[in-house]
Amino acid sequence: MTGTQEGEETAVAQTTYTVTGMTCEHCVASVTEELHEIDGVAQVSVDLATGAVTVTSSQPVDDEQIRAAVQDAGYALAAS
Ligand SMILES: [Cu+2]
Repeated sequence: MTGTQEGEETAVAQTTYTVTGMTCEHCVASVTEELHEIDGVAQVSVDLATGAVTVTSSQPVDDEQIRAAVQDAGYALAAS
């Protein structure tokens, strides 16, 4: 699940965040689902082992929106 990027949609922004608290594929699915609900988010890629979440979007997405979505899913964004 690491490192593949096959975005066909127009991606203008790609940012990697670190999410803490994910322990299994269910957590990954929850976070992915919440992040996809943000306007403009085209692709979400999660590396469970490191907590790295890469968000590709067709428009810039505010960090606070990402933080809120991650919290809605029940996890936290690591301070970076
Ligand atoms: Cu889980």
